[in-house]
Amino acid sequence: MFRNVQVSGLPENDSLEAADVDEGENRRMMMTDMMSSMSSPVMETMDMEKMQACMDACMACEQACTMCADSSTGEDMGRCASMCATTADMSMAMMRMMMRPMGMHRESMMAMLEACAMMMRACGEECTSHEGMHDQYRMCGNACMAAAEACDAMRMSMTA
Ligand SMILES: [Cu+2]
Repeated sequence: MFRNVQVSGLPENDSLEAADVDEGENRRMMMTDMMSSMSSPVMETMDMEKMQACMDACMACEQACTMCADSSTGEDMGRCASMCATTADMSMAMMRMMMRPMGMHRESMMAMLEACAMMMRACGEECTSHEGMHDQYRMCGNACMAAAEACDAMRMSMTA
């Protein structure tokens, strides 16, 4: 069932049609245009490309973790489900923080990016350890690791 669900931005997703890619590209351009049109002194110091990539990765991670947590109801899977639920919540909060540059607080933004990457890695490792059980755990683990890297890249770009 998970296999047929398309998660935007998931790595190694070979089921994306060309039309879906175009749509994703349009959405990305709209977001970037909108953000660039907003005048905030903070925005000028931000790496917009990395921020957009981080938002996409957080969104994909949030979707994958929500679905993964929902289906991890079997015995012994409580820890995985709980970690996925927390990672989904953190990913969503992270993405929404990046959509509010006008009130961006640099220090908390960087602390949050670091905390997110830490949680995403822990969750990714937990999910990946169950990859033999079902494809969903591999896919969720990949989304978590990709988002952790995007959060790291975003945070590094802010230290400059
Ligand atoms: Cu998971």
